[in-house]
Amino acid sequence: MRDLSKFYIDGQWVDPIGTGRAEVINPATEAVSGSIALGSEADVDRAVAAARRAFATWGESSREERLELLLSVQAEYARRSEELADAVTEEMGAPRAFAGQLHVGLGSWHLQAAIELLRGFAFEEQRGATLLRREPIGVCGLITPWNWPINQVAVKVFPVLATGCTAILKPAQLSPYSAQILAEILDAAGTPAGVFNLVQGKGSVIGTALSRHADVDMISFTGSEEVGVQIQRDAAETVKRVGLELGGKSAWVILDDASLSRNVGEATATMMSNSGQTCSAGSRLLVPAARLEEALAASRGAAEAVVTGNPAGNVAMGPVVSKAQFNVIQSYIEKGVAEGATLVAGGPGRPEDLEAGYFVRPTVFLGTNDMAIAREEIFGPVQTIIPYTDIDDAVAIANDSNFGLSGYVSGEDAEVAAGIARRLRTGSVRINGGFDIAAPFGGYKRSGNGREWGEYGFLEYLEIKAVIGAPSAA
Ligand code: TAP
Repeated sequence: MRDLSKFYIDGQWVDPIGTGRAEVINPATEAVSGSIALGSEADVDRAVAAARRAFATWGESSREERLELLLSVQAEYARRSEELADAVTEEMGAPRAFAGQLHVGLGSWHLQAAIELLRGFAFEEQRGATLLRREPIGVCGLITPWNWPINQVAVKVFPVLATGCTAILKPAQLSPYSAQILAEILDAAGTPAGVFNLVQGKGSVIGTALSRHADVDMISFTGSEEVGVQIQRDAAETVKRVGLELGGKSAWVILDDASLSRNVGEATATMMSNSGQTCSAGSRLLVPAARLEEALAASRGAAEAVVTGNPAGNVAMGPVVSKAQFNVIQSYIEKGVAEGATLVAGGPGRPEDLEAGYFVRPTVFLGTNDMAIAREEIFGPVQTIIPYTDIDDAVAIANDSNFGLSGYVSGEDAEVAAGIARRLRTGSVRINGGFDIAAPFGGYKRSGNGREWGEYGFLEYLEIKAVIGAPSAA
């Protein structure tokens, strides 16, 4: 049983001022796995004051000091990586091997990327008569979700440290354990007091207090559209910068020259990983109409091959994060049936062999782009196959969405794939499984604003100052 009863503020583990507690449920067993203290507005005030004090010196720190800290964090992170993976499995149900390889792996890759970038990053640059300075924005409120609990914290905290900002992290109540270990890692690595602070608690209390706080310069948020809109409202009065990474309904376009068994199979299997709880998931699978039957068979085969069960074991898919999330996903599956979509694989209810836990059957529909299952983010292992007639049709369907986070194209002809990628109104497009830890990540339209990861992730936390007429350094 884990008991998280302290917050990390000003370099100390302190007793909360808020008196509430919340239980944490293991989604694979539905049993209580521990509990956390819930903070209050007064806890936020204390953490913001610490971050503000620390910014006075950390904001002036040298590249070398920040590099030294990140390298020290890297050593501690490696030392605690098994515990981090255990925590992720316990709090949000990711299969243990997957949690180690990808959840913990992504955190370490982002850390390595931040270290490499910081070594050569141009914080100052002469442009004609102007000296362009990139200066840390200040005190940042970081509000994160539970779906990739380490990744979402890593893409905010490591750039914050690298750019000389200070932060207060408010992780999701559903995934408090990995955030606690990350705070312990930062503490053990020698992070100066107040540079990083952790306050656990309810989004409606801690998140709201951070968003409205006059002494917070920026909020970086990842999560639902609804909360993103609320944060912008709350932040408006203090004119702070708000970075939003919201949802998606990304299209995965399979070209007509593709091997359907391989590419459709991969698209469906990828959709089911992390129980479909990935903002950039390819939840709309666009296949050539002329090869529909072949595509349906390939997708069905891949969905039925997904071994679902106890995440401690050798499975491809664990439960979804919570009972509320389970119910939302079930209602979408029922809605899909009611809307007239054809079930290709899976369907309502829990897999037959599982008696407890928030397990969902890997589900694939054949549907149309106007159905709710094709328009709204389900955030579960549910994919909708939509046939297209030609490339223009595929691009039109892919772009017919309120979201614009990611896109995928699979096929033999790289030129055709790149041509489609150029036409998609999304923040990124992955061709044939391409992946780059340094590529910017973020969305068009209602998928948010700003970009995380790599160089663009640093720029989120930097102000630009023009010093005109200064003597050139060169
Ligand atoms: P959200 O409610 O958006 O939660 C994300 C974070 O925001 C959590 O830390 C949450 O705290 C906090 N929060 C909640 N209300 C807030 C407020 N008024 N002001 C500031 N912060 C606030 O996500 P959810 O409820 O966990 O999931 C709901 C849906 O959001 C999902 O079904 C999915 O569609 C979408 N979602 C998207 C993403 C990504 S990566 N795009 C990630 C997660 C969820 P609490 O812990 O108290 O809730």
